[in-house]
Amino acid sequence: MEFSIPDMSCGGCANAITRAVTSLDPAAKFDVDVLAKIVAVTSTLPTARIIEAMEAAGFHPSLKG
Ligand SMILES: [Cu+2]
Repeated sequence: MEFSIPDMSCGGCANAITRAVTSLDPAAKFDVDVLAKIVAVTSTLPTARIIEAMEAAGFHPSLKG
């Protein structure tokens, strides 16, 4: 699933986001595009849990497509 995260502005943000999701699913995989502000996540977690984790880390993701 792919998330648009407008407030992800640098690699530090990207790390915070991936760490937040990894804490819930250590097997999660990420494809991060900081310039496009998109994070693709491969995980068995429900979408809502992933969004919650990102929001708890201080970001505001929206599901793409
Ligand atoms: Cu940043």
